[in-house]
Amino acid sequence: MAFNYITAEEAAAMIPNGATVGMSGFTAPGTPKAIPTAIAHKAEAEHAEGRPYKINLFTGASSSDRADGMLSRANAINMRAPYQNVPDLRKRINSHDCHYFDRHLSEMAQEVRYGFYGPIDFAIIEAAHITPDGEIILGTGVGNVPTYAHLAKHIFIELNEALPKELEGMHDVIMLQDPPHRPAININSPKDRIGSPVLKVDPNKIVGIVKTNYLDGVHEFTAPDEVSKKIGSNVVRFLLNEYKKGGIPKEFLPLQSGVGNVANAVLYDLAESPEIPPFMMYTEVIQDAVLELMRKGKCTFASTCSMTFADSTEEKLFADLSEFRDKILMRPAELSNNPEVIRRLGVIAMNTALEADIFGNVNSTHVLGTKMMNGIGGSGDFARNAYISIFSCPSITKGGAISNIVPMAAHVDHSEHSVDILVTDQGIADLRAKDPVQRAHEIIENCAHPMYKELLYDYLKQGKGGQTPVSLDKSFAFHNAFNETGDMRNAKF
Ligand code: 0RQ
Repeated sequence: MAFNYITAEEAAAMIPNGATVGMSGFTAPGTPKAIPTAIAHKAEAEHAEGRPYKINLFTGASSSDRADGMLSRANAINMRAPYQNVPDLRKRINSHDCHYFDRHLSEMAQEVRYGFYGPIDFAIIEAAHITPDGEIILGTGVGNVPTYAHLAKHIFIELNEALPKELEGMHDVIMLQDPPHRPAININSPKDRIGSPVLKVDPNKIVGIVKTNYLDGVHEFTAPDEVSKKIGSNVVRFLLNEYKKGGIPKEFLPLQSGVGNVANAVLYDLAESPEIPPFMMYTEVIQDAVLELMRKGKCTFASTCSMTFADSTEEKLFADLSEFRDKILMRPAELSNNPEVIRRLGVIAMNTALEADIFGNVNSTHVLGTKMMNGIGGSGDFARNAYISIFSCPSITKGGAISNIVPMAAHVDHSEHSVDILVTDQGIADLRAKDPVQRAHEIIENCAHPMYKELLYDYLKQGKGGQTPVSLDKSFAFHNAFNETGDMRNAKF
């Protein structure tokens, strides 16, 4: 079939106010780059004429400044799911200009298929290549694109000439069957493939192809600071001890790690730990550090939803993919984050907290209980189903005005039941097989900053009995002290 090549502006002109758009990608990789920006410009023009214009935007995870950033500055997003991490969108969400539904990433596709979010009008798909009968080689991130492409009434393709066709074979594309007709997912090792290397779409739904030529725009990570390095080395110390005492099988287990400096620090430290054998990853995002680990033979395979590499790394990788083509597999989010598979493989999950309380509940999303930061992302998919679930955070933030260990988490994303190990720059708290009071002592002693230990013990002493001795009238004394005085150290018990 001969396709219609159009401009991004022509594509945006076809997307009306109120449309629901599903985009490919997971983090910046795989996210369309030209049409979202053109939609933002269209919204600005419409608003200048006094006309309403907003779209509902669904992705696989966060996107990029070209999408979420441009669209939120233009106030062009009505409803957004399942995850974001862009400062300008954060502002729109916290001021209710944008209705954000923060969802476990593994669940989004199935819920869209069941109609929980209404119909999908348009899918915008970034492609490295497309054949006349609609077979697409995807880019560096997959997300929920099989579902959006299947359900959308109309499809736009962004054919990105910066993406090499040699990406073919690095994807495992499938749309799972829905309950009650879903068979067991036949992944018994991160290497097992169950889908197709290409995404097949109905060519009759493709209304236009926009040519682009952009890398994904991911910035290079800064070198980890001292606190991140300490957290990283504590996580590795835990893994090493656990491995030596037989808590982790001798073959080791697949790792999941979140994004950011701590995740990078952990991976670099693992590379330097000769006692830890080569391992695989079953994760949602891989960063630059994973390529280093692969070069050293430390990471032998990674199943992921996206390759979130800095542009400079991406450029080198695209110049010669041969070293990594058989070591990385990119899958849709409902598979990369699938609870059934995570539990079967025994994934060790490593995620980040904003704050944790002394009983082991973790807040990953809401600053001081109210302001949305990013969202739960895939952390819940992995933490709840992990073989061992590790959460880490600094012991203090903002020069000590905030303790990341608090009497009670002001919002709970991961309850005490999904948190096995808590790590800060101060040390490691092993919460397994401990009752709430034992956990409180373990966390205060090993994870709280010395400047907050006494206050936390004071709080614990206030408890009025019961298995979990919370003191309801004092639970948020740290948060109240910060809101009233700018410093949690002013909490009184
Ligand atoms: O503020 O930006 O003003 O300096 O929050 O804090 O320590 O830089 O944390 O960037 O590693 O993000 C949990 C948000 C951590 C992230 C979270 C302030 C702090 C700073 C950021 P500034 P850090 P990170 C994989 C899995 C959920 C999703 C997930 C996240 C800013 O890891 O979104 O895990 N996780 N997905 O000063 C008030 C506190 C604070 C605080 C930190 N207790 N109170 N402010 N800050 N702690 C990825 C995907 O799912 C795709």
